[in-house]
Amino acid sequence: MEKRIVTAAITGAIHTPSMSPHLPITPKEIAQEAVRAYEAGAAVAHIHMRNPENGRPEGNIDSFAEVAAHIKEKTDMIICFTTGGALGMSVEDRLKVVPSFEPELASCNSGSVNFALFHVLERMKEFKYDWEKPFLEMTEDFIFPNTFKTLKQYTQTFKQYGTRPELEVYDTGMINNIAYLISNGYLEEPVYIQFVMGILGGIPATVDNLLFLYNSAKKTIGNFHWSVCAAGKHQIPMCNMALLMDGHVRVGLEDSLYITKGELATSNADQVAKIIRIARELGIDPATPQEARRILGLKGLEKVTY
Ligand code: KMH
Ligand code: ZN
Repeated sequence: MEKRIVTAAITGAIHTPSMSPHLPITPKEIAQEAVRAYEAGAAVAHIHMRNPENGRPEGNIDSFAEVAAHIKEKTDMIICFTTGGALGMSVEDRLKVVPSFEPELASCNSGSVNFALFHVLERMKEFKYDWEKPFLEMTEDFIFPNTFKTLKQYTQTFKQYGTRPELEVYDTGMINNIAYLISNGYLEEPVYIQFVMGILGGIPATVDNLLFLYNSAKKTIGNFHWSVCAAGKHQIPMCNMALLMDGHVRVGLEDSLYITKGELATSNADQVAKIIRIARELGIDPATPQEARRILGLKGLEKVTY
């Protein structure tokens, strides 16, 4: 059986600083968290940036450069740059990481979706920064835009720079979008899909739904690589399910701030170590970054520009 790729999604653009004191904010914290995740066994770091002063998600290219250089200096990890960026960033700005760094891998969101975070406000009483409440509130009326025009532009740019798309799928229809892009020459097979489950606006994180996504993709696309990530309390259960189904897994504070019920994770590395413990109990070994490159057919660290 092939080894499994463990991705750590280090900080994301969803959670806000008031939700956990352990959420990495500055470029230094984000880079150090990636290195810790690597030491715990992660092969891939999925990275977003935040404003170092107040933790607001943003897409500062200098911050990306600082983080990428630090990770490359300390590890041979694969960096999966976000092109989802931060809520409200323009489609053009979100894509800039690809020409700027010519990475091996970057996220490529496979369709538009209501990306809702406003419901978590019910559980929040205090806010560390003024931007947090309006940021979460505005998602009641927010569509995360990834139209066909955008998908064509993104996949062509990825091709131009030799960057493999990690195709985020938030709901079943997006599998159809990917099939269209394959049959029209925008994507090369086998594609790499990240099933993102449990976002309000997307498909709920259930066992039945993961089987349904997988079987739908099998029927529509055929041969593909895949991984799963799931929001909040669904993170570890869905990753368990993926391990049993021969899939890869993504953990990290982007998706869940917890290590177990009611207990915050103090580091991305806690979640990486946990899923690797479970994998090993099942007789499954984590892939090294080099093994992950081979599995996904990546161009190699020597061909990036960071
Ligand atoms: N920024 C979020 C709306 C990605 O990294 O490409 C979606 C996201 C996906 O985080
Ligand atoms: Zn992301």
